[in-house]
Amino acid sequence: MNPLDAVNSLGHAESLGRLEDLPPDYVKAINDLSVAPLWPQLRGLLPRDKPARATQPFMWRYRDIRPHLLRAGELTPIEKAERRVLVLCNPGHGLDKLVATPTIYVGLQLILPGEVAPNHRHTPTAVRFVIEGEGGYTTVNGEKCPMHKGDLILTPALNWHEHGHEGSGPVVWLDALDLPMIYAMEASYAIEGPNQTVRPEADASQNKYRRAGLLPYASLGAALRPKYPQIRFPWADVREALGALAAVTPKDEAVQLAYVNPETGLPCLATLGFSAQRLRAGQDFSPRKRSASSVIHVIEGRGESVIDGTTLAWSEGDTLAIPTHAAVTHRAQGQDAYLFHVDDAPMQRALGFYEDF
Ligand code: 1HN
Repeated sequence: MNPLDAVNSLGHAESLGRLEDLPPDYVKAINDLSVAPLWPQLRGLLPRDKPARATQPFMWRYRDIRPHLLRAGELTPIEKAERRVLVLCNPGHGLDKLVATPTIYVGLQLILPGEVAPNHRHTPTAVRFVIEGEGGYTTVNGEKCPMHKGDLILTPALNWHEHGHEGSGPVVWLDALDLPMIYAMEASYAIEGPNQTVRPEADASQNKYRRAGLLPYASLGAALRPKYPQIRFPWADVREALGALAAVTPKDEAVQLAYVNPETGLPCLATLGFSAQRLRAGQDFSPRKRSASSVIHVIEGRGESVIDGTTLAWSEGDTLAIPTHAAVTHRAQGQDAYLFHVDDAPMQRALGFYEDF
């Protein structure tokens, strides 16, 4: 039998026809009509059993990047940047695509005292996760959110947002966006607007959704639910809740809390998911493989992660990229560590193919 005709046990061809197998005049004739044959590309588009991944297991070290971020503050005034950001580019995708994983954009943003990053809104959804500094704030649809280290602040699709800094010293946060997907959809654009009028009440995390399990009573009968009732998730609360959860969680299970919409219990945003994990010191933690890609940011502590055989030693402020379907083991060294996870699981679930195994 011609080896090219070999079939596997399911009766499927071992190898499909190549472009070179076709007469050049045929290929030219269809190409001239802007048409191409599928079969030479089919296995590339749909590899057997596991997706092809360009994304590399990778780590961006905060202490290496920080001096360059501060230098950007000297080199480029905020007026010339609007958002003064250094983007974490996964080397598997190069420097042009601006992606940490295929679906997740991550940048480190610096704002200096007195600066304002002007108001706009756009189709991509963003979140901020504060790394250092005091006095920063983000205003989202008129709700002024203070930014303390470890706070998560949402700026959902098409919501107005602007940033400022009323303190001293640099403020740095991590931006995570679903931009790669929205850009691929040719749907990414921004609208600029005048500075927002801040509503006088404090952020809803402090007055409406202060404790899990308690909602403003009127919301039970509300005909219209706010799509994004809670915009800010203060780290002090999340850290305390992780402590309580750790006390009742078996040693081999994850101590991990998802950031959800308090009115629905669903992930707080439609595309990207967020969670915080307390990683117990001195023991390996190997979560199941997941079809989702993710980014992990080290809030506190140090340790190492083995991702598809690549060992990455991390400490506070570092950020890691985890490809889809990766085999992962984390270990915290010394003290318990705290990790912030961003993943594309909500999008994969909505599309009907999220798996862990
Ligand atoms: C954006 O609006 C911000 O508002 C940060 O701070 C980073 C990256 C791409 C597109 C929009 C911000 C962004 C962004």
